[in-house]
Amino acid sequence: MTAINAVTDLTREGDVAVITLNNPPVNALSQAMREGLSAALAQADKDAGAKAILLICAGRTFIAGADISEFGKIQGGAGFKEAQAAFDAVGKPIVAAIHGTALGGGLEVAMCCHYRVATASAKFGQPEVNLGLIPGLGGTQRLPRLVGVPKALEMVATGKPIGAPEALSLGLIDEIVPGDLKEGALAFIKTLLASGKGIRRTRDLQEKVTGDFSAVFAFAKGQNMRGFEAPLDGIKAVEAATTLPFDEGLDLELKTFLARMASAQSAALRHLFFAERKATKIPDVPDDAPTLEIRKVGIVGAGTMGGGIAMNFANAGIPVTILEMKQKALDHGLDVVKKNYDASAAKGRFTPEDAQKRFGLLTGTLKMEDLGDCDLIIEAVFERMDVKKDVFGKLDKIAKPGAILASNTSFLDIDEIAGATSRPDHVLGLHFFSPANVMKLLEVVRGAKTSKTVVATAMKLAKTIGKVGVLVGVAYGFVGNRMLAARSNEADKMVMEGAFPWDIDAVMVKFGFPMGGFAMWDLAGLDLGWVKEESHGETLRDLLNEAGRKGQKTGGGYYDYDASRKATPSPVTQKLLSDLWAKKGVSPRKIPEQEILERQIYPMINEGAKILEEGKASRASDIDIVWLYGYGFPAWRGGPMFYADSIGLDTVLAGVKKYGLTPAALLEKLVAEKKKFADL
Ligand code: 3H9
Repeated sequence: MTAINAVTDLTREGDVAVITLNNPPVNALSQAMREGLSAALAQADKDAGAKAILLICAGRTFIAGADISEFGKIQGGAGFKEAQAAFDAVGKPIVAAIHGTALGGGLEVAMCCHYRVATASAKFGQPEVNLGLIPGLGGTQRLPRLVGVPKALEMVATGKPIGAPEALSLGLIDEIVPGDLKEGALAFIKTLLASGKGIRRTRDLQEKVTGDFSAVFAFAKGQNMRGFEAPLDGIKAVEAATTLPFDEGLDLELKTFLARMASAQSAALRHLFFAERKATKIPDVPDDAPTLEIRKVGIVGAGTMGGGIAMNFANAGIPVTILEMKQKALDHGLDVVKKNYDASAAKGRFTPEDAQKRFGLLTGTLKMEDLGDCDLIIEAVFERMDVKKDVFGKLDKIAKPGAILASNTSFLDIDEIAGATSRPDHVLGLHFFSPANVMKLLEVVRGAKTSKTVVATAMKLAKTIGKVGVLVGVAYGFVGNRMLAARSNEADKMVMEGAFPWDIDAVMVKFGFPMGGFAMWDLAGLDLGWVKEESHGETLRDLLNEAGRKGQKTGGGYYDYDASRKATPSPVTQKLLSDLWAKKGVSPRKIPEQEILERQIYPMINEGAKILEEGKASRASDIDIVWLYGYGFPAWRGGPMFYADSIGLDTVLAGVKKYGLTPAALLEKLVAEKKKFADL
């Protein structure tokens, strides 16, 4: 065996030269890998005893892409063209053997090979778009030559991977190897050599990129990219595969890739990639901390939230018992869940049998004692402290020793709730976001006494049920809702200065949010947390609630809604607000878009800084993840704290002061020290 470099080995097995790449954890295609690979190819080519070359990876996966941590550091695409040229210079068949994921640069390397075999579970994709990039190692030119233009466009523009059976049917791979990958690949090579087929460079395959694709490209370009720049650039590069000679297509691709790598959007999306992974790491809880087994879950409350939460566990194969007070409410809750599953099955997300199996994991009960054997019980009842404390006191008595008790409260003090039990070390908040079976965020709220084992268990559990868990501290509204409240307060102030709710929402949508704050209220219900007895008709929300306009569920709130739930500015709201202005002596002024934007984003950032200052989030990037997955903050802006860094904290501080908010001490400190949130 020859070690070409630290990550590349070259061996010979019979008449096959075997190149093995080994760069744990995911064999990212670093500069060292590109260099090692090029050198190994040249050496194997010279080896007269080798009739073919096998490229295979050690560890858990084939190459999962370029090494993202190198981006922004490497200049000018160093080694990208050379790596491809190294493949083209080889005069004997090269076969890639793929397991795990061949993503981005990984799939591109595989496509530089002449043939590809894979395990049945392997996945293939060009996910660069998720990082604000396009493929840079020939993906946009080789993929359409193998799978055809429409599929290549889809893969490059959406980043969604495909499985081995589909890859085989499209011609991306040549064989699925049922048993040992290396043995299967060597057998494939034996047959290949015997057939005399020899070299088959992807660059020479022309059949799938000829014809008139103008309608396909026009359609692809017309898709709504929601502010993301990379998909269109990817589409244009795939188009070049059909109009330019191969090498010119490669040049265009590399030029675009490098421009995208230098773009603000890519920097933001790369930040989020690492932020999401960092969020799983808790400063004082080691990665290998012991965790508790969660084999059965209990849920208190079969309302919208309880039902949605239950679905997460059933989807992960964990049985759930749902408790309600009245049979009617229980039946209704379970019926909603059943309908959700049936709707998903109808959309083809899973088979009807699978839907039935998942629903079958849910059991309803009216007796709290039935939750006695659960490892975790999540309370999702009415948002009032006295109610929560009562429930927790009772749960504590029936739950088995060692069971975790969690509250899905959005705002309330977990420590106070934990105080109602004899096991505060086993109490925490698990704050799901509505709709709970869809939204990816889970705020894991650590109480003063929550044990490290319980924290580690919750973080692991988040992953098991497909959520992104972010650890937060006890504070009114935790991280997400606390910042949202700061934004909503300012929005309400602007409404009382002359802005209509839809004026403010429009600015948020233009910024990149899927919907504005007022539309969000309509979705959640304007009566959420609104107390009739305390309403004095002093705010627009009071007036709307008093008029029975409680949001989408009543057909109208801030907006009017048609049967398909399409929102339009409401003349009723307009009238209520105009009357309120008159009553309060307000001379409404038109607030400029820029002012609306600043008064919506700066309060959030300022509140985020206070949260950091108080240690209620471990790092600024955790806050970005909360806003990405909980509230639809535009990913290509990197989250509120990254965005703040990108526009300059001095600008934010000046804005905070200008609009009369109290600046966070941390914000002032960072500005004085000329630092960013990223430096913390
Ligand atoms: C590209 O290829 C451009 C090319 O076209 C042109 C140039 C050649 N780089 O996610 P996990 C780390 S763009 C560096 O927890 P999983 C990750 O940070 C790239 N590091 O595991 C983590 O580190 P840590 C296109 C990477 O099993 C550890 O590996 N490719 C990279 O849940 C484990 O990761 C992509 O976009 C990387 N490329 O999921 C694929 N990938 O332990 C990106 C991972 O210190 N990667 N790490 O926190 C993924 O989608 C998932 O990581 C994968 C594994 C599915 C592979």
